Formats: sequence, structure tokens, C-alpha cells
Amino acid sequence: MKSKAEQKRMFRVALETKVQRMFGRSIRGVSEDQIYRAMSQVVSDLVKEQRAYSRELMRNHQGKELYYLSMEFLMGRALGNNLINLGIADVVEEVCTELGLELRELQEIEPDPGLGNGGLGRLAACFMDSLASLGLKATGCGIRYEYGLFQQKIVDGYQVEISDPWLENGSNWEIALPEETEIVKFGGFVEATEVDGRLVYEHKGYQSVRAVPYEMPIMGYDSEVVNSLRLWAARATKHLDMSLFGQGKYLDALEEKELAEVISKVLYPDDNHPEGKALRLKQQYFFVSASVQSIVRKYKKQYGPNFSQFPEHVVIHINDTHPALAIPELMRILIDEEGLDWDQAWTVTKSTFAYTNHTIMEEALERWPEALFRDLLPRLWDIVYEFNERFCASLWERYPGDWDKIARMSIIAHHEVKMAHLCIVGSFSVNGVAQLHSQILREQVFAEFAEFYPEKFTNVTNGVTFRRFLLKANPGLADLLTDRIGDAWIKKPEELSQFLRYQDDQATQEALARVRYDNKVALAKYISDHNHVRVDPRSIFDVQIKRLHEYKRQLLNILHVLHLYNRLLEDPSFDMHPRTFIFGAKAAPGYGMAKLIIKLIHDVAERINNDRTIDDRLKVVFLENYRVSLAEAIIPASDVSEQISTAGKEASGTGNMKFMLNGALTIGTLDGANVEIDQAVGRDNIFIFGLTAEETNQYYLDGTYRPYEVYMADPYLKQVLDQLVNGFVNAQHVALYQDLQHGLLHGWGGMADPYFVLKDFASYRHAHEKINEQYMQPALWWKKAIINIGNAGYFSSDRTIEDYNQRIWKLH
Ligand code: 26Q
Repeated sequence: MKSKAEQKRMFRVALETKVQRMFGRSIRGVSEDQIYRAMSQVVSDLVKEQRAYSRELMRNHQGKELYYLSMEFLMGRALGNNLINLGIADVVEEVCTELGLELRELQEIEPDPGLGNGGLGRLAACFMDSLASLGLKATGCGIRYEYGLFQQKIVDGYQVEISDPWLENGSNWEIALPEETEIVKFGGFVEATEVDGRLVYEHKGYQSVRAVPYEMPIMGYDSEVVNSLRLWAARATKHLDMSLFGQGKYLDALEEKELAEVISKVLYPDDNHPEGKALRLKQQYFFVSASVQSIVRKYKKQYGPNFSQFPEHVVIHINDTHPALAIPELMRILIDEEGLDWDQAWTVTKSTFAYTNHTIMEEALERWPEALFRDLLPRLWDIVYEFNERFCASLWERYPGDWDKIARMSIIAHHEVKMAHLCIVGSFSVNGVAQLHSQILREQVFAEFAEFYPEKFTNVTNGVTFRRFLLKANPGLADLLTDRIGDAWIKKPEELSQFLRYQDDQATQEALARVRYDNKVALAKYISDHNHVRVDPRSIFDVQIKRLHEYKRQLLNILHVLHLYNRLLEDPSFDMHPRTFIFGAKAAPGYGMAKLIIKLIHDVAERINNDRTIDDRLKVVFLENYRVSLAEAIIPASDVSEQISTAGKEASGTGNMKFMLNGALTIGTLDGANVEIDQAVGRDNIFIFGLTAEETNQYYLDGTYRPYEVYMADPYLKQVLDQLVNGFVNAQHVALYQDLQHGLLHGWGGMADPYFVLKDFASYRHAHEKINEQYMQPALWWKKAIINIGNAGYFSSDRTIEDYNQRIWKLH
């Protein structure tokens, strides 16, 4: 181990040399952007050295390897994370100071790659961190989107989407591997011929696309294993044929190239809502086919062509149904290319795949039209069809004559392929992402499958990486923890429970309050720079940051804010600690109601923030372009975490865990992982309100919910709902919120207020009253914050990965 002074000297020399070699100038003569580029190159060199060493170690590794297939990996910026994982963050910080630079500012230059929408994509990224940190061999497989999730601008209170060309200036964190290109085939037809008494299938008349892998090395914290995130880019198979130019066909050739490359062009911006477009299906097959082909190729190279051992060396995890085509794709490769018969191929396949479901909502389950599927993937269609025939036959044996049940469980029905059914039948394991979610899957959504395959169903509660969301995002708190309980918590999350000993210690409570205050000052500065609103760091920072969705109920939050404003205006004795409500959320571009709610938040903010009569006691801020790096800035500065989804709708939530870990107190419904957070901290240390999942489910079944009656019976609620349409919220545009209000009170053909915003309003209001009372008692509040931090260990993705490994993957 080199001394710190030596490490500093070496890093400084490496950086200065890199600057000279890249730009032909000395470090004094280059811009901050150029220094970032040089520094990221130096750090990426170190990571690659480590990776080479790790691969040497692993060369003869015979154990099982995990492939984690996901359409999304929402990785966040790499520089700071890699510095931490290399163990040189403070060395580099000091070198920067010597050079008159701010490491924090350099980090801000890195584009934040948005290769995911929200929870599902971020979970995949946390898993990559924990797998490497725990020393487990794993490869993430996904798509190298040229454009990530759109960047959000707010114009006059409305969301405007701007493209996100995150690769524009190249990336230092990836390694191109064109020699490992795979070919993916679309369209055409299948011809079956008999050869030596067996049917051989040939795919003809197809179009092929090249899949070129780019690997991003994934370092763990304090671990020798460096894993890879393998992202596939689509390229045309043929180069532009200049001879076509003379024939006037140059444009046709160009068009063909564009058609191939469009596959990996852009991430679909839908979250919890399947968009049934042909291009989306192409994306799915593209990355799944390339991944499975390369997995099989690597297996054969290492173990030869005997596939009976395949499941002992390979486990493929599919992150929701988006990569479900991997199942028939493996069947295809084993049968058509490796010569196995159906039963042999099926024996291998059904022991290879594990599937995680991330959504409860019926309407969010993926289905593909038969015609689209068959035209685009004719050979896979045949396989899925056969697969379904055999599955239905087995159902018939178990439930003879029960046609209705068989029709409900069938993979293909009403000319659609149900991807979740394909996953359940084709995997050896099916899991939900929080206890309540898994229970709902077992008892409601997939009840019939759980009866048929009881042994497959399990739960693995989600988790988040403490390295990014505490150590990196909140260095002040990390230092405080390490000062009190040592630094073992970074690798052993359960060690955080040692911090519980300090819950009544006044010095620790005050130190925690100071850390929070400093973080709030920093966030207040950000808000003042970006929103031109002055917020008081002594006010309660009450935060809701997540995708905008009706079920997540940002509407409930903003209606309550409006209510508080009414109280301040009307009741001079209203005793409220100053509050700052902070929102961050992107709406899917096609989701009109979600976009309207963003506008409503802005209209309410505009009205409140400009009202001098309330003495700055209430502020509302919408932070534009919510993304991973912004989450890292907001969460450590948050006092209150809003986790207020309609009970039974949020599969787990993971933001809830990040807030808890940083000592914010949760106001939430008994939904998703909130249920387990409640159990971990105890009811005194969380603000629970609202209907339970059982109650909402009962209303859905019996249809007795009457929001209009709730509205008429609660004058506070009536007031805010009336203000939506009477010009109070937006005097210029009175009609804007009429539809919204109508939907809540009467519905649009369907159920009125299906997310129970009105029904939960009163109990939400009361929960907020409790927050107000308790925040004004610092000894009580900070004790609760410490209890939250001390009980967060369970919600580490290290624990989640250990659970997956024990129950499902069984890696060594
Ligand atoms: C599907 C087809 C076509 C286009 C888009 C999609 C699509 C894309 C993203 C469907 C769903 C998603 C994302 C789902 C998601 O993020 N779910 C969240 O997963 C988290 C991790 O398990 C949970 O914590 C959240 O509760 C859940 O909402």
C-alpha cells in the first residue's frame, strides 16, 4: 500500500501527462471541460487495469455466472463512483485542491446517462454495484441507446422534452468490442425440411442487423471483482454501397442503414405503461438475441457443446418481461443451431431463467399482437406457439374440462402474446419486489399460476446501494456515522444498527441536524440558481421525487399544499413551521394527465411563492429535469419523504429507502416497501395514513366508492377542488383543470377518482399535522431520524443480492 503523499504525487503526474497527451498543452492552459475529460481517462485507465487483473483471476473460474438482462440501466455518473470504489476519492480531491480545482464541479461536467426511466432501471444499476462489491461474477446486458431519457425543460409551467444525446462527446467509460459482434435476424419466413427423419428449420428471406457490444467495467467497493455492463449498439450489416450511387439507389442504401441503426437510437420514455410499437419489440429481440447468442458462444468455448451442464454454469435473469424473448431465443439456438431436440432444449431452458415482476397494474402487463410478432419474428412465433400448445396440454391434464381457466392462463389468447405468462412458464423462479407486492402477485394477479407452480413463486425485497446514495451523496452523514460506529457499514449494511445506540445522544442528534442543515443550504443555493426562488433552509424540506404517475399521487400532495395555503390565508392563528415543498418528476410525453399535473404544480407554486402576505411560510418548488445526479443532491437535504401511492399500486418503491437511509422521515401509505419500512422503524417513527391495499381492493371489487360524497362532506377538500376551476389557481386559463376535477368527482365513463385522492385527503392532512408538531420538537425529531438510519441496513441492495443468490441464482 503506497502512502497517501505518494498516491497524490502519482495521480497528479498521471493527470498532467494525460492533459499534455490529449491536448498538447500544460494543465494550466486547458479548460475545466478538458480537465474533466483527461481525469476521466486517467480514472478509466485505472479501472481497466483493475479489470484486466480481475479477468486474470477469473480466467479459470468454473462457477456459475449471472447474466442480468434489462432494457434499462440507469447508472448515474461514473467518475465519483469509480473514485470511491478505487479508494482514491480523497487523494483526488486533494490533488484538485492543489491545482485550484473543485472536484465536485468537475464531476458535474460528466453527462448523467439516462439509460432508464425510473425505479426498474435504477434497481438494475444498484444491483450491478452490489454484485461487484460482493465479488459475484455477473454481466449486465442491455442496449446502448444513443439517446437516453429526454431532458425536461419547463416552459410556462409545461413540460417540454428535449433529446438527450449523452454520447455526443464520446464516453471514456466504455470499451468497444466490434470483434464480438453478433448478427440478429428479423422478418422473413421459416422453411421446414426433413433431414434423416427429423425436421430441420431454416429461416430465410430475413433482414439482418449487426449488434456491436460496448462494455462498461463495473468496479465494486473494496472488491477484486470487476464485472461488465455489456450494451449492444445496432449497426447495418452492409457498409454503404457506393456502386448504388450510379444506379440512383444511394438513398435506398442510406435508408436501409438508418433503418438498422434506429433500433438502438432511443429509450422509450414510458414508465409502468407498455407502448406496443413495432420498434419496441425490435429493440427487445435485438438485445436479447445478441445477448443469448454471446452467452451460448462463451459457454461452448469454455465447456464444449454439451448443454446438459448449461444451467450449472449460467443463470439468466430477466428484469420484468421486457427481455422475455430470451426464453424462446435460447430454445431456438439450442434446437436450430445446436441440434438438440425439443425436450432436451426445454430441460435446459426451464432451469436457466429467473423472472422478476415489477408491476401490479393489470393494464401495465406487456402483450404483443400475434400478427406483429409473427411477421417480425417468424421462427420465435413457431416456438412460442408450440410452447403454448404443450403448456395448455399440461393444464388440461391438471384441470380437465376447465376451458375458461386454460384460456385465462394461456400464453397466446385473443391473438395476443402475454409476455408475463411466457416468463412464468419459462422460468424456474418468479419473484415480486416487496412482501406486499409478492403477496398480491400470488393471491391476485398470478393466483392461478401460483396454484399450478407453487414452488416457483418467491419474494425478494428491493434495496439500494449505500455507496452511491450515502457515502457519495451525503459525505457529511457518512463521516458522522463512521465517527460514531466505524466504517464497517459501507460493506456490512447491518452494522448501521450500531447507530441506534445514539438515538438519545444530544451531541449526535445535533451533529445530524447540522449535517442536514448544511445539505439544505447547498440545495437552497441550487434552487435559487435554477428556480430563482429563495427558500429558507430552516423550513421543513418536504420532498416528492419520482416519475409522474396518477397512482403515485403527486396530485394529492399539491392539493394538500393548496389547502395549507388556504389555512395560512384564512386562519391567523394557524400554527405552522415554515415549509418548502419540493417536486421533481418527468411525465411520459404521451401521458396528458401527468403533464397537466406538472402544470398544476407550477400554477400553485406561482400563486404561493409570489404571495407576500404569508411571510415566506410556504414555498413550492418544482426542480426541472429530475435524474440520478439530482436525486443525489436532493435526498441528503430532505426532512420529509413523500411515498403516497394508492395502496396496492406501487410494487416496491426504492426512493423511499434512499430517503430513510439519509435520515428523512417518511409520510406514506401502507404500499410497496413502505410496509417493510414501517415494520423496521416502528409506527412511532413513520407517518402512515390512508386506505390499505385490502380496502382499496374491496372498493374496486364492490364499486361503492363515491368521491362526490367525500367532496361534499369535507369543506377543506371542497375548497381546494373548487379552486381548481374557479380561477383561484389559474386566473388566465379557467378551463384548464375542469377535466381533471370532473374525473375526480364523476369519472369519465370509468370509475371516478380511481386512485382515491379524495378519500385519502383527510387522513393525509392529519399525518401532515403530526409532522408539523413533531418537527418543532428537535430532540424527538432527530431521535426518529437516527432510528430510521439505524434500521436502514435491510434496505441495502447488498442484502437484496444476497437474498437473490441464496434463493434463486446460487452463484458461488
Ligand atoms: C414496456 C413496454 C413498452 C414501453 C415501455 C415499457 C416499460 C418501461 C419501463 C414498462 C415499465 C417500465 C418501468 C417500470 C418500473 O420502473 N417499475 C418500478 O420498479 C421498481 C423496482 O422494482 C419498483 O420499486 C417500483 O415500485 C416500480 O414501479
